[in-house]
Amino acid sequence: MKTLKEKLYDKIEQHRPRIKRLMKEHGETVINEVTVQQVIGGMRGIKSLITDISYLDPYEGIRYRGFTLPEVFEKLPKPYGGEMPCVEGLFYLFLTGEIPTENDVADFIYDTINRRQLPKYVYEVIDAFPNNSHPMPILSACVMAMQRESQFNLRYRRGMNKMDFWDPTYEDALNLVSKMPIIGAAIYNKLYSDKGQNYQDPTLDLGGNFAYMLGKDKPYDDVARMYFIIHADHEAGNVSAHTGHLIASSLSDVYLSVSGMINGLAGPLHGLANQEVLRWIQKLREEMGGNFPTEEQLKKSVWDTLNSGQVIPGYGHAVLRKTDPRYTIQREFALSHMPDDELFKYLELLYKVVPPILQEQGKAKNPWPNVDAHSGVIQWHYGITEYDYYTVLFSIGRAIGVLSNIIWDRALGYPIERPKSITTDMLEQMVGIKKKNEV
Ligand code: HAX
Repeated sequence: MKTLKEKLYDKIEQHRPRIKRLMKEHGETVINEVTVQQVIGGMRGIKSLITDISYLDPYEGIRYRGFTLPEVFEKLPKPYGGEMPCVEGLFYLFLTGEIPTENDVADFIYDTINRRQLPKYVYEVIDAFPNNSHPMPILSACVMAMQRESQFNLRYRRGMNKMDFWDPTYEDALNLVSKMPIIGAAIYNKLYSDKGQNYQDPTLDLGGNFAYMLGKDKPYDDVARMYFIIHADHEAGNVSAHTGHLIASSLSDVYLSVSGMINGLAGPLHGLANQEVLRWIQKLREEMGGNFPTEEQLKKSVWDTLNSGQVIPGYGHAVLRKTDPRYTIQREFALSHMPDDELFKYLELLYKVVPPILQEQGKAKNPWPNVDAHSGVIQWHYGITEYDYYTVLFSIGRAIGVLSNIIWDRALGYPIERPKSITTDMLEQMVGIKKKNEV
């Protein structure tokens, strides 16, 4: 039986001629036009990135390697007694495009267990941060600190054939995917636990071991698996995925790239939105004085938020135009595991109330909830009540997609990214507002 790495190499060899042919025979073919609105508006919708790991359809949501999220959850092998699939199986799917067997996943987990140990200096980096620090910069700093471990750098310095770049990148990526949950758990235990650091359980998969290190009982292991899987990838143009790819395109190693990815994810319009949602719902609850709101009361609160110039956190999306399937998967989990949770009931009522209000207001292109609308409430239910931490969980998941992409970027020899910028004067001249050379 072939190892994951051998299988990946076969796939790489099969894929390389496709990119070569596209470049050679169709390099000058136009596939896109660019409007002024797109140039000023954050490059929305410009088809200028390539990835085979995932694709986001505005109405269907994300597909991982062609599989919808419900298919991914149904088909990937699950650990013994688990309801959610092993995260390792997702990484295998991302890299090869194939659903692994139970044996494939078991072998892969075996390969990652030895990679989970953190160097001692990573704990020292965590300890060096003041206790009231946000966990995202700590996570970013820990990943950066490990840059000295990069096998890619070592081999690059010694001189390496371009065709082999993917190989040490694969080793670095596996090391980092294995270590990220351990760093995440160590940060949690340092900032929020009075029991100190926990040991690992090497008999468990990534999600199970993470729950164990956090000292959480079942079904939190399934919550962790679900959470890491739904956050793993959302095609290439979102801030975290694009940042990771962009940095790696200069041949910076995966540690530098993933640290940048984490920093992009830490913005309130991106990964930090999940903590904003919970903060907002808790505030609503306080305003209700402990009584569960009526539909009318909740409508008024939503309008008050909008009228004060704020966004409704967890709603809207730059690409999606329907309810995010990542929201739906969490909702189904909550319906079966925590239907009576008060905050979940808030979510259910908001799901009814917010979309018509956003439609009536007429600004948001997508009035439906996104992934972040739900995730904090589930974490809260299982005792992870420190909002700031939620984006760390998101980062552990997102790293799986970003690292898979970087391995493939190296394998296919994608070049350094360098789009062209122009000045406002030039843009005005291009559309005829100003004459050429007029300033
Ligand atoms: N509440 C109120 N107004 C909203 C809104 C919301 N949830 N979503 C969009 N709008 C407004 C925008 O602010 C914008 O207003 P202006 O014209 O006054 O600037 C207008 O509607 C058009 O925006 P859009 O084109 O629909 O949305 P964008 O692509 O510009 O932005 C965002 C997408 C996700 C950033 C946006 O919907 C938003 O701010 N949502 C709330 C924050 C959030 O949930 N973020 C998480 C998104 C998922 C994610 O990436 N997670 O990591």
